[in-house]
Amino acid sequence: MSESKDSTLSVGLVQQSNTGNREDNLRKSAGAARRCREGGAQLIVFQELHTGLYFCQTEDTAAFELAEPIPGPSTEYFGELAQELDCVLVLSLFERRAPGLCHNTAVVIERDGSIAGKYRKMHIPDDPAYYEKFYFTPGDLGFTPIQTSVGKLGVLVCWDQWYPEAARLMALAGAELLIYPTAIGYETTDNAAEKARQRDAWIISQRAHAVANGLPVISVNRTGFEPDPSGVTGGIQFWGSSFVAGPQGEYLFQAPEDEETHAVVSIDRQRTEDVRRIWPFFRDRRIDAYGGLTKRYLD
Ligand code: PUT
Repeated sequence: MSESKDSTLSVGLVQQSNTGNREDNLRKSAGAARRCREGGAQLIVFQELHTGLYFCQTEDTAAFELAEPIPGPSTEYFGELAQELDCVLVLSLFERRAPGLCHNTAVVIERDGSIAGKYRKMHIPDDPAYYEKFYFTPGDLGFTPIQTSVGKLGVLVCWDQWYPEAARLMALAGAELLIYPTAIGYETTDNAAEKARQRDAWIISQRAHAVANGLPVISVNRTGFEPDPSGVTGGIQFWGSSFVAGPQGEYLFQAPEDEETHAVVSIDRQRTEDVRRIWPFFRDRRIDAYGGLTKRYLD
């Protein structure tokens, strides 16, 4: 997978709370990334839309001002950081592609600061306080892993995490890791049982992708409270809980819900091969009987 024969990959996760001050957010991300690198990280993953607030809580035409071209200011900033750290970075940005055409785009930056590849979020939510369809055109790059010096990365974004099809297609295309930058949390009206149920479902769904595809999953979520600027809802308490799961869904790392944190987690890449030999789910796929998956409904 990598240039080295060592099967270990050290992955850094940066879980942070954001403000509307882009410079502060960038400084905070860079500081945590530097600490991850000091801890040996070869690959560092940031949360969804990590340069700012989660602006999709409301439909506001002014928020399109936050969109940026790729390459653009953020890829330049993080490109320099990647070079300084000699480390691969996974970014999540609000991409301005053309007037009236924006995407929610993950960008992988190579160690030399160049752009290794992009993934444009394919599944776009539109549930209360997550009005992403207003801002983002669904991706047009398919489920294509991005080749880097630390391996072939299956980068997906947030809402994609509920779709086993996306995880499977990435895995079939040779992704060695699944990576989900994410922004998800509780609504203030949720009671304790609802909160626990939703967060558990979010974790279960992604750990299941690890199990079904026999590969590690890295999920990085934001933390902290962000008010709804429209005042319609009580805002979102992002639930953090970033984690890394191994190829049998086993936890390798779990972050707290309500604290900013960074961590370096060691992944044994050889386990993917080992696990797929004893749990050969790819061998037993019945592709002759899966045609219905590409139909909207089955009668
Ligand atoms: N980032 C989108 C999350 C949607 C949660 N309902």
